[in-house]
Amino acid sequence: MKTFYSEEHRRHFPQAELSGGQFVTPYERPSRVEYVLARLKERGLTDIAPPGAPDMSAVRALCAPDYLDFLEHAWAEWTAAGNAGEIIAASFPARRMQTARPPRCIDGRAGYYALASETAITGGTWAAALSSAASAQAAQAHVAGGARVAFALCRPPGHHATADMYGGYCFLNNAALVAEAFRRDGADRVAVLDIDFHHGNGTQDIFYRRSDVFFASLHGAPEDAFPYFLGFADETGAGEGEGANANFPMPPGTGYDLWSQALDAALARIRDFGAEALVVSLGVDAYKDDPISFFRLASPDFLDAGRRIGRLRLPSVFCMEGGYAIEAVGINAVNVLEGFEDA
Ligand code: OKP
Ligand code: ZN
Repeated sequence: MKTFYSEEHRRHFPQAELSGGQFVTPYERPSRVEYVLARLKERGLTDIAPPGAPDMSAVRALCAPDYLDFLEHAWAEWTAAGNAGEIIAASFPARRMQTARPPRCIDGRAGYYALASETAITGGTWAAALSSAASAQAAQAHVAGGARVAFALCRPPGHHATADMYGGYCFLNNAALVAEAFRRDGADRVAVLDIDFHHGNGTQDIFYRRSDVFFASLHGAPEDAFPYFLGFADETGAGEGEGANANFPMPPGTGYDLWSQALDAALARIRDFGAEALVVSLGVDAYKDDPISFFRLASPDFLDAGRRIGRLRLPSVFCMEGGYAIEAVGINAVNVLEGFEDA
């Protein structure tokens, strides 16, 4: 299995994450990918290449133009406005406020385009987000070119990002870019399977009204877990997309018994849907020792999950998402990949 990875991710390394009323070192930090790289090498998966430049036309096709303009210029505007720290949104268009009028000033715009305040933007964030998208695009191109599978070692992650919002450590939705690229390259039906602990609200939102891309997500129930406001089981798609969205929210303490049943149910839905290509949002924060999550998967469970996914026998792209028990992130992510290849 080939891995696509860009060192540009290092340009996104905020000092601050607002967590528990304090600023902490962000959970989503550059060293996460170092552990994945180390594990890939340890397991002999040494075919690792940098992606080319991002396909900007595909990024522009996915996202709102004003949102991309914000991401590209936010840092320059923020510093020009005399701000000394990182960009952290603090004011949001909440219930009964207007969402059709992006403010002019940068702190207002940050809140307008953010879905949460834990995610800071810095001078290198845009470049890093683009490099992450480029890895996803390169992995898809590799599979479209005939490989059965590829791994996009994306950082920052993407599944919380919508076409016009960032947050949950995400800026550009890498998995959605891959799904759209599979469609463009001729797959009539594509499935996105999101096994990150957190609900992939961004991916769901992007495809919610579409019948050509099926989205399934296994995650901590929104009553108890970020992103709190989406990911309920009764979200089944809308309009043309009715029936093409499947959420599997699960309670605190969920272990592999329940989780693997949900996985099998999601895989059955993907099979029934008739997907011709698969995108996996590969977060490994369902791990028992993850510091911000509440499932109880053990490392061998990820190997088994990879095997089950592999039995779909679909051309597949894995996009790295979350996982914050840093030293286990490599083992768990690569276990999924090795299970997949085993199947
Ligand atoms: C991103 B991904 C920690 C709260 C964390 C944001 C979580 C983002 C997860 N005190 N809230 O899906 O792994
Ligand atoms: Zn997550």
